[in-house]
Amino acid sequence: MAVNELKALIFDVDGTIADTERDGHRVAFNMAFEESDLDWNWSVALYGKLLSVTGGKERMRYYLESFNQEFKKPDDFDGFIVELHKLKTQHYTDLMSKGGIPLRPGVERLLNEAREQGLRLAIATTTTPKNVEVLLTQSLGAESLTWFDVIAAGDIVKSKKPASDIYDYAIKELDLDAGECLAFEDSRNGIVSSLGAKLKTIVTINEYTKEHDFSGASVVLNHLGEPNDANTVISGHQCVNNYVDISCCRAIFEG
Ligand code: XBP
Ligand code: MG
Repeated sequence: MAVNELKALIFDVDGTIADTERDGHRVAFNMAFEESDLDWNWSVALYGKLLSVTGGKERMRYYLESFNQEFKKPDDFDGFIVELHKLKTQHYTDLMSKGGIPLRPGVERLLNEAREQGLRLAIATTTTPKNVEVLLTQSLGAESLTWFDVIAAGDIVKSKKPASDIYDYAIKELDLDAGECLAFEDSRNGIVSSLGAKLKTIVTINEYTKEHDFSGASVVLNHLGEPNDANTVISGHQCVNNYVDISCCRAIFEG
């Protein structure tokens, strides 16, 4: 059977490209709550539970439904959530533009290698587009936005992860088949989404996601690794070099 050629890498952002949840998104939510005179405060532990729902607006609704039922909702509740989320995005982009959070090990190297070897790049994330822009600009320079043929983000699709919609959208915009792309994820919701789009997926775990069920992943790693910072394979394919490079991506893709 002919094996498809690997043509594109599709990256999740939060937790995968950078560890943005605990010290980025969570902090920005709390700043927005304080500025809005709400007594809500999302601790590191509570935020871990709230991460089971993707999307900031959806996460705030989930918090009220499951952890703060006493809160008296305003008449225009939808508008209230939208405004609160705008404030959160403002705080998040301010925090990130100060260079708060670095890329995870191996991400910049792998993006550069992919470009050098003619692979195409895309993003498929639940987060707001502005958040992706500021992270990429701050860490890789404004020009890096042009490295990605597709930046699929936020409300561009109706159903967020774990629905496969955002990956389906990215693949369609790339004008490729799922069988020509490899996805990078960090969470259960993320891999349910990428696998739902029929993508082979490399998982790099983080503190919030290390206990998640990653069945279906091609490989689960602690991080992508660097030549001087070997990664640990938790399950799946062992890269020869102890870090993920493009030949390792091809081996995983073909495996
Ligand atoms: C990321 C998210 C996002 C961010 C918040 O999930 O769930 O919702 O936490 O972003 P994934 P917004 O990494 O699986 O895409 O507040 O901009 O929605
Ligand atoms: Mg993620």
